[in-house]
Amino acid sequence: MEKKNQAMRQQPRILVIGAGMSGILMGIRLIKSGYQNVRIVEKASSVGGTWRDNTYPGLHCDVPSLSYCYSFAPRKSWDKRMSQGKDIRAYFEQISEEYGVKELIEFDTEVTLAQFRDGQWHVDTNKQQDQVFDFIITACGVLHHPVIPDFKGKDSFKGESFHTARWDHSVDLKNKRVGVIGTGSTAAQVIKPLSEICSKVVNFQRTPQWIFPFPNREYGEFDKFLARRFPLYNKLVRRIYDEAFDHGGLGVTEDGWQRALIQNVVKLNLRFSVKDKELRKKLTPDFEPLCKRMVISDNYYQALQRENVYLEDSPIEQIEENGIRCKNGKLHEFDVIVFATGFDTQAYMRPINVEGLNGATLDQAWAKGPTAYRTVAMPDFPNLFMIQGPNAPVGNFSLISTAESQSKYILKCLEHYKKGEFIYMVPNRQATEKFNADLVEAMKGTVWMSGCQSWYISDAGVPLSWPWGPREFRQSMRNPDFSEYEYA
Ligand code: NA7
Repeated sequence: MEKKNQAMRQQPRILVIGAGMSGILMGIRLIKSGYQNVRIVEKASSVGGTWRDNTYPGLHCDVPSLSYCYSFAPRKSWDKRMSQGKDIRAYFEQISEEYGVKELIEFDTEVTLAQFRDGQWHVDTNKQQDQVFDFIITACGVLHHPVIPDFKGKDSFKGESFHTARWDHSVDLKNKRVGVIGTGSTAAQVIKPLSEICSKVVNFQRTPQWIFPFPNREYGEFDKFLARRFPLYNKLVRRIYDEAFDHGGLGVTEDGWQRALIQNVVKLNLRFSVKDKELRKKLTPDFEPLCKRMVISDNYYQALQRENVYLEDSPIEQIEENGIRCKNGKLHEFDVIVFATGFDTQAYMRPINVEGLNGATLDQAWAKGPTAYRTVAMPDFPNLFMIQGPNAPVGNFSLISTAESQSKYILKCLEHYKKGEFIYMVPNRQATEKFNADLVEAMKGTVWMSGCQSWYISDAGVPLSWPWGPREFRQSMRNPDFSEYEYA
């Protein structure tokens, strides 16, 4: 019996939920560390997460390609400085096969319930009831649940309509009149390609955005040759980008030269990219640059100035059968309406029903908005870890770098379990409360609190990101403090 327990302890049953960037990464790390009882479930039919769900025209990453890949699996050649969505999806497909993760994935399998009973997790999926695991690792993504606001008359529209994350490729947009609602990162990418094929594009702006003009240049043959021939060149360029992100990233958390530099660049960008004074006025935000997530684009302003594109800043009154009517009384008639209206960023692993110790539910735990212990765990939910959980850095950073740090943290916890004599570990309440109190205090100095509405802000009014620098985040993940956990 003792021997069997030892064997089971060495090979805990681990469930990873999600096969996007984070789930694939966790799978690779678990395989490499010799874990054999690993199952990965994915509710869709293929890997890729956000890069599978989003297929809208113009989709690309706003982190440079050389940084937006796993540190252990650099891709030798990308077509653009910031890759197109389809190339990133292909990368994850390829990596999941190459590292043997794909064969662990059960596709079309959706977890509906996870209950912690008798020291283990009991999990129901749409296919099977009551499967038992020692650990659950959620890798469900941050921008996963598209939101279409409840506009008055939304269902009365006679044309086609869809959210950008559910692009309907069966709709031919050539020479069509298209309305795009929203001015976030997605809208900024989609307006240019639409303006090139549609007869008319109206972009509905509720809030203007600051735009950082990072040129997304094509990589020519020479760049590709360098990248293929000299891996060190790739490494060096990646290092430069990583350092730039580490330093530039401080612009959101500290009021220093980085913030001043970025803020001046975006203001100059608006000044010099938009000639028409009226349009420039419409496009000028009344909040500090970086307060909302920075939109990165080298073509949005240019596209807005095309003859067939119009920026409407009168609020939307209602959707009617022929189009969208604004508060100024004007009706814009459309064949197609595209909702670039963002995501529910507070859902995390929901709608899964998660029940922890003594019947504690996720809904209770997060009644005032999602919180966590150091972004990866929660009191009352033993042996459950999250990748990209509440307050994981989500600024203009590479989420891959975040996931790499968190997955290593989780591996350290698993190692601790293998060596320890406990059934489960759960972060203690005091440590979690202290972490969150420190976090709220640190938020006060961030630009996110400088007075704007954004998807960063939780229902509790606290930004869902990490208020310290990227180095502090990596440091916090590198050295788990096991004294801040309780054990049974
Ligand atoms: P975002 O950044 O959440 O943008 C959503 C946009 O939709 C934003 O401009 C919103 O205006 C607008 N919106 C949302 N609801 C409404 C209503 N009711 N009326 C008018 N306009 C509305 O989502 P994205 O998809 O662009 O980007 C998400 C992330 O994906 C991005 O940050 C990258 O990480 C990748 P608001 O600014 O709230 O006034």
